[in-house]
Amino acid sequence: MAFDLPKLKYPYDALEPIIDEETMKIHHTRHHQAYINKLENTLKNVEQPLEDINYYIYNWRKIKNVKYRVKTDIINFSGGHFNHAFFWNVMCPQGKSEPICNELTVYINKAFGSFDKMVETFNSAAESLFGSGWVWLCYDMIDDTLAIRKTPNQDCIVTRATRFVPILNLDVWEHAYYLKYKNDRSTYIKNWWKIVDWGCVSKIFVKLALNKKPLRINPDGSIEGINN
Ligand code: MN3
Repeated sequence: MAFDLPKLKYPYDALEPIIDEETMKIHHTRHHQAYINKLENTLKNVEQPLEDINYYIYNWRKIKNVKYRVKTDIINFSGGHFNHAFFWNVMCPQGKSEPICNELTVYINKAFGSFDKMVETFNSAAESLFGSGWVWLCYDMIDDTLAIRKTPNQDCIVTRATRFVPILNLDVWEHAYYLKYKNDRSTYIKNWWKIVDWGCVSKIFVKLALNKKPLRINPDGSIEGINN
């Protein structure tokens, strides 16, 4: 039973000055790795565990004959692995992003009024998230619209509701920003938009969301069906 820590598609210092090299290094090699290690340990309690992170994200309800605590650990640690693998994909060095695609702009305008209003709504969700967690821009497959949601701890949005295809997520745990921003979560959130990879987000939206395909992470950490 082994999950690999995905390789980043950019060096640790590539997101400077928005996210500093030390934060990226610790976040990737210690925090993300720790979730993988804990997931592997937890899966020792499961009969015939699978080496597919997507299985635990989407099918945790089907896991049989384990204690409630083990199920909770699986949700926490598989979320920790999946959420971070996704997060590394949706960022790129400042100024290197492809422009956002027209299809996504149309949906953003329809759901939020404008791109700026979407950012404003996302930021207020991120700032008001109590404790640690994630903020998500998602496609809602049932209502055919975009939505912003927050999840506590390492909960993955699709573990809570499979109607959503996440197209962008933001880590608002203190470990994601504390070395540089200290307690100033608000500035971290505002600056972070400068390193969003809209090329990748647009591909996820067009290739997966609009085709109602779930977001799945490949064993190497890339997104299934998306070539970055
Ligand atoms: Mn994190």
